[in-house]
Amino acid sequence: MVPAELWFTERQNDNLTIGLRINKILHSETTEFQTLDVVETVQYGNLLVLDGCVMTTDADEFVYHEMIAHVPMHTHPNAKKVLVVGGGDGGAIREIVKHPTVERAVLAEIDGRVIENSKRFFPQIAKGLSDPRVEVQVTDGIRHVQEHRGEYDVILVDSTDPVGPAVGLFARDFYQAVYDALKEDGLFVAQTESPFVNQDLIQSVHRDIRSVFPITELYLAYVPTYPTGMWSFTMGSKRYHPLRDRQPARTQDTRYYTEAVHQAAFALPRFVQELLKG
Ligand code: SPD
Repeated sequence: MVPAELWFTERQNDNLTIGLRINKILHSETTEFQTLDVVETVQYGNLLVLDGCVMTTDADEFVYHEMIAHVPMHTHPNAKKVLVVGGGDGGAIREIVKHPTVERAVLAEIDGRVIENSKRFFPQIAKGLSDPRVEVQVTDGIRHVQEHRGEYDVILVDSTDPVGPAVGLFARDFYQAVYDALKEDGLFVAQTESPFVNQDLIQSVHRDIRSVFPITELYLAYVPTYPTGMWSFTMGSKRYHPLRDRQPARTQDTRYYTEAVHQAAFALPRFVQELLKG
């Protein structure tokens, strides 16, 4: 008998899917906020899926987590207090605590089950959560930001896609609250989806962040398991510019991030530049 093939398919829109062959389903549940699945893939190791969308895999998580964390952390000259909104798998926190300037890193994740399952199935990603400087709060990140004014040097918005619990993280009111939660020279970065398939979203997010922050810059990285692979992040900053104020690398413990990659990530293809003019 021919063994059956099991596949995970993310339906990215009506016309596009990504598929990964899987060895087995490790875990499935419906949390208070979303469906949560962990599967073992043949190509990329364990895969975390929320509401049917790829969140992270063992094999390519380093690209996303290093780029969402080290670009802002190497733009701010002395980030001591850092907040991650979302990011319950712990990958962004793992990268943040590589910076010796950090005294306190707060994780505000709405869904405690993401944290628990990441510790169980992705120990290499979640390991930063046990750093003594880290405080894990299972809470609504929007409320946390609204309730902490002028406190943070750097804020990362490591959200899911703009559906379900993350919708409010892609709104102008939220960016204003992030601005207010930052110190006078603070800066933030949000994951902002793919320039190939999320063009309207990128335009509106860029416009909204630009209307709040004096410095707004988009940069790119290449994440094989995300829709189209080309992924964007947008920085809003009160004072420091990610290219003019870039700091020398503070850690060699990276696989994607280097000083040259930091610089190059802001070199945008013409179609992305055009997008941002809109
Ligand atoms: N479509 C994928 C978007 C996922 C962005 N967040 C991933 C969380 C990893 N820490």
